[in-house]
Amino acid sequence: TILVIGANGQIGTELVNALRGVYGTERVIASDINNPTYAIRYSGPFEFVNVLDKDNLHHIFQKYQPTQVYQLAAILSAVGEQKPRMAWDLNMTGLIHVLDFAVEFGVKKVFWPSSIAVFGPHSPQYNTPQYCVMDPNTVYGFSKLAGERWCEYYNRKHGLDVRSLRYPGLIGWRANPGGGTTDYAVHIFHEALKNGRYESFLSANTALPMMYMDDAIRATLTLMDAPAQQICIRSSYNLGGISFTPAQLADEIKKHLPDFEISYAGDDPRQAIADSWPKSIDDSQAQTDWGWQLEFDLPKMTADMLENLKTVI
Ligand code: VAH
Repeated sequence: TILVIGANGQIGTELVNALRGVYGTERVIASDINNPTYAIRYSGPFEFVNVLDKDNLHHIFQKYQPTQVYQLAAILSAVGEQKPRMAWDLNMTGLIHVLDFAVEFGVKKVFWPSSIAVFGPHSPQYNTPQYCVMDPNTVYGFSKLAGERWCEYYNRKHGLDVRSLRYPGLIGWRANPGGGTTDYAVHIFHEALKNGRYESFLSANTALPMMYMDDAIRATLTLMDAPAQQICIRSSYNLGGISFTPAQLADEIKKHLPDFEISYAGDDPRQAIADSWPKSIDDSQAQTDWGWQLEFDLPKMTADMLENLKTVI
């Protein structure tokens, strides 16, 4: 069986969907601390899991003896700045509990998401390399940096086959983002279709690395399916995606919705978070080690997102 922890989230919902397509519904156990979302509830087995409750977590590992575990439960960058201690505790202790039980129960492979948020103001801003100065100044960012260290440590000390990706901002239509700084790039599509306008909380020229969810899910499955000897990075792989600003995204949307209008709010706390992150990422190591190739550029993503989103809102 495959256990997905944090199944209700933006990535979790899509990963459960994708993994069930590959392994069959009954073999993929969705789990979360909250009630299953509609997308999750009606698609297969679900368990309540609190990664901070060792007894509960141990019981789930005991019951399902998972061969793969995806530990996605986390608090993201914007919410993390409002609840720093909770974000550190969940993101750090939750990961360590999962790593410990993965070793104890002989789990074959573990996946854990990192983020481009592990880079900070002194990291190179363009084509940020796999290795460089990393001074993240958000709790979320340094919890992900520390988490990468833990993953590499468990691989080296216990031989655990744990794999990770530094996701850019993710854009998808099946599930909403949960409290991040890149959430604007999803909200803009919903607002464009519903109201024909959107007020961006990031300034017009704020370039960030982004990725369409279909690419992010394919990258995750490709990474997890690659032979272990091809995986040279046991902290977390850079994943680049596409870099664009809110203004560039708005212009692309206007090609489909000519009357769409964007405005800019200004003085939002998420602006400082976005300004601390790189504008583009070098993911050549992922390309070399396990054959990563991006499929969705900005035009292709925008067309696919609008086409699918209008069928569900
Ligand atoms: C966030 N969506 O905004 C997440 C992601 C790179 C951004 O880590 O916090």
